[in-house]
Amino acid sequence: MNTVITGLQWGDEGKGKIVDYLTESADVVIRGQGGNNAGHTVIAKGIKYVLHLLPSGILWDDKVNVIGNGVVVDPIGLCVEIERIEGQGIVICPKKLLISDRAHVVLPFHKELDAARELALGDQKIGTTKRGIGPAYADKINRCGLRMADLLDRPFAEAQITRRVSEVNEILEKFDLPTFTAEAVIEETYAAFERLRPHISNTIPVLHKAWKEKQNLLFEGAQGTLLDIDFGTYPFVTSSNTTAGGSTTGTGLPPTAIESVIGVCKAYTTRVGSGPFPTGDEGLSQYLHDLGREFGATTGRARGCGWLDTVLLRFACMVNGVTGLAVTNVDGLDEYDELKICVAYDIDGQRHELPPADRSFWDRAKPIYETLPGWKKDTTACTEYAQLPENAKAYLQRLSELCDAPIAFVGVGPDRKQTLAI
Ligand code: 2SA
Ligand code: GDP
Ligand code: MG
Repeated sequence: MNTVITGLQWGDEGKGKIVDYLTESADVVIRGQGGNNAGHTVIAKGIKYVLHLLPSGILWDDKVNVIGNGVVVDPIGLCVEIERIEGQGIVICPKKLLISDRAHVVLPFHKELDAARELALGDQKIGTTKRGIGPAYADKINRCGLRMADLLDRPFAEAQITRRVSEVNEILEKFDLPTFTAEAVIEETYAAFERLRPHISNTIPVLHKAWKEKQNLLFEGAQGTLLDIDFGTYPFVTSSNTTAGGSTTGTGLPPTAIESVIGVCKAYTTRVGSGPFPTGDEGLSQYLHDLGREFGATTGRARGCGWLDTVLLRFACMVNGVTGLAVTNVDGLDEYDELKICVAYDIDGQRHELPPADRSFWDRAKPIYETLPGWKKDTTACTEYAQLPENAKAYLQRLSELCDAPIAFVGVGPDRKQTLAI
């Protein structure tokens, strides 16, 4: 089955772990959006791998991994990541990793522009990862970006970089930020590009051939639905379509190639960066941070934590067309006496079962909670769904009812083998 793995919350739902689990039966693992803002953690055979641009299938010897056209690729960041993962004993060769020649390039000044914009926004800042993602996508949409294919044509790329550097320097000077020389940008970019050159190709016919040959395709989503540029808590979002649709526009495979959509969510909610978070709860955040959990995989920032929010999940299941839920981090709630689930928001006395678009509504959204009893048992050693405590099963059942989607997987720990299939 060709499957999309998509995040249903604000990212970090445990997509990397679920992709890794499903990779065993996949032939090709494909990223279609985002960049190295993503941080996907996989723990396999006791070793922890954190992936940013590399699809999680890279950890397997016999899988093809594709970075699709919809991804923005920082060549320097990708080289650092390749070296780090190779240092962990993983082979990365052109047969295993393909990079689309249509993918846009994140250049060094995009990161500086990202920082400048955050500075200008002051207390309204987005809380970006400062990886240059927004400015790189802005250049793409503004039709002044540079693609991998353009880097293959060096005179063209040099002229394009030179033009953009002079425009960008004008902005940076206004903020008293360091400016760039075109020569330095060209030199740094090409030094990294030479390492990547053997991986760059027209990935679209490769993917279509795999599809026609009925190979199993796995689309690895990055970030989550509430960070989607269209469906998220705008403007506190990332700059790509993180939802299932982004898997087709970001890869060149059509919607008809997708056969199932696994929506990944935590048994609670987390958010890193600014923006609304109606069920955010300081007590739960403190509790999970004290356990050493919920720190950003890219920046190390502490993630805010809160109760399960099914207003968001219900919406996320709708816009992604979720066919099965993967609920991770159930073990995070093992010790709690009582668990709250947000079933709707009260906004000015009106009940809302779907999230509002109007940003001023978010400040007034009060969660309406149901309270369920905790299970007060360690779930981390469970190897089958049937072994879960009854109260854990009841909690998951209620989640599934409220989102109108069946549960397909349950996560009871970070390790590859702590995933229970139903
Ligand atoms: P950006 O950098 O422009 O994409 O930031 C815009 C918003 O998107 C959020 N965002 C993320 N949220 C959760 N996880 C992400 N990846 C890392 C991780 C984050 C980290 O896996 O832990 O290490 O801090 C991710 N990437 C982007 C971001 O917080 C902004 O709210
Ligand atoms: P992603 O961005 O969606 O791939 O998620 P991240 O890797 O950024 O964050 C998820 C975190 O939860 C990582 O530290 C994972 O190792 C961890 N994780 C995933 N599933 C589970 C689970 O079921 N239980 C526990 N305890 N940790 C999990
Ligand atoms: Mg993450």
